[in-house]
Amino acid sequence: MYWEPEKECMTKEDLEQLQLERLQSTLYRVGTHVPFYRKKFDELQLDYDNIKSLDDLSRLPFTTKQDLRDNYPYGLFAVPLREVVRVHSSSGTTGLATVVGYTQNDIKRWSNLVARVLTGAGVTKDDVIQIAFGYGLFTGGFGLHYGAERLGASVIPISAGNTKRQIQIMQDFKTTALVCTPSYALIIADTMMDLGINPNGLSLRVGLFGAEPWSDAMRHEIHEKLGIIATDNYGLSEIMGPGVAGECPELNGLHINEDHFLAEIINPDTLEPVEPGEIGELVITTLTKEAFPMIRYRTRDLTRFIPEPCPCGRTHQRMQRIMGRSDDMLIIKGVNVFPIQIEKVLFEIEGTEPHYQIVVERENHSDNVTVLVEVVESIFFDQMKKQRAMVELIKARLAAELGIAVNVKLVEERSLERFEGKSKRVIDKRAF
Ligand code: DLL
Repeated sequence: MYWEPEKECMTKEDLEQLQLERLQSTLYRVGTHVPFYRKKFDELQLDYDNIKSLDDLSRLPFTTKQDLRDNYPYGLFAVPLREVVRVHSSSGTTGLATVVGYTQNDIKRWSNLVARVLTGAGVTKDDVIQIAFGYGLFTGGFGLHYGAERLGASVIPISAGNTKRQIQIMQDFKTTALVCTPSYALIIADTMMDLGINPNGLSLRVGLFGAEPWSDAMRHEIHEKLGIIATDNYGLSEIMGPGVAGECPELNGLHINEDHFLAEIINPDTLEPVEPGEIGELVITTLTKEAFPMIRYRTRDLTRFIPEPCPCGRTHQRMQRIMGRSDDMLIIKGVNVFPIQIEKVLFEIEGTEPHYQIVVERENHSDNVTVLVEVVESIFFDQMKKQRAMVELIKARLAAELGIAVNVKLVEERSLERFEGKSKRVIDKRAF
């Protein structure tokens, strides 16, 4: 099931031709309308009229989050504000927020691409979609909302939070598709269990989850607890919001909407492209954005391209699910560790709840990591002996997965903070 088969299944040749034409017009747009890019091109003595092949992409400058901050709020817009019909902003958890804008055409294309992602996940106009992403400056709520309407589905714009009400609405309105962060899906599942509601009695059949990294083990847990197909979709506000990439029914990698986004994977240290199939940082150039075009935006998200063609028939490049952000990577005793590696292990151990937190402290010039793990009541209140055995088991499994030892502390069920939007797994107490 495709939304636009003529685009999603294009031959590589046609796609590359389209991408080149769109790249050229994007370069013209930013070169003439965005002083920041004009200056960068001048510094590099780059005549964008001479970009004649996609291979020339590597000659173009990168754009970073810092560049967006330096031009806060509207400095990188390529159209006058009067043509902007919407403004969103990223959460700004690490410093000043960044601001992005959309023209009328941008909103149309955005809705269309989100409709494409929804279709890839198996959602149709017959679905009743409950959007439990926050509506507001965050792109998740409005992005999915417009896409779902474009698809023709029935949209319930409930927004995030008030979990009991989410469940009530889900029951009463016969929701078939749930849209939220994967961590919030688990909170909904746990609350259902508390209320004694059997998810099998609901109409829910599919979930579209994104906006934060999540492991396959977590996907499995959501599937088990809610009895639904759990699909992954990816995007970021700087590039558009949701709708950049999404899974197809194969559930094996996310197709990047390559007719609108040119993706590269680079080594974040050398800034050179990695070998095909190797892990690195995803870099995206927008090809059709009017208000806020981005040239080689460094996402900080780590993934790899999946070189093999996808059995679903879509020709757009697949990327593996995001492992995490390079900013979230912990370096413990010289070893690189991602929170989702820890998550994967915890999900496999019986008696642990799917809620955890990673606390990093610096002691004697070395990072000290403690994983706080919620455990079911029966273990928490059990004899010390059983608790100790549990700690040892988790430590051993984590050591086997990560290759280094970390501390483990069991905490009472429901004692860790819950998040209705993006979850915060790492508490970094290191002083930099
Ligand atoms: O999270 C856009 C979005 C909304 C995507 C709803 C999907 C669904 P930002 O708030 O700007 O935008 O955060 C973007 O979130 O760079 C990734 O680090 C992370 N992220 C987004 N989707 C995924 C995903 C939205 N499927 C940042 N898997 C990105 C892993 C994701 N990480």
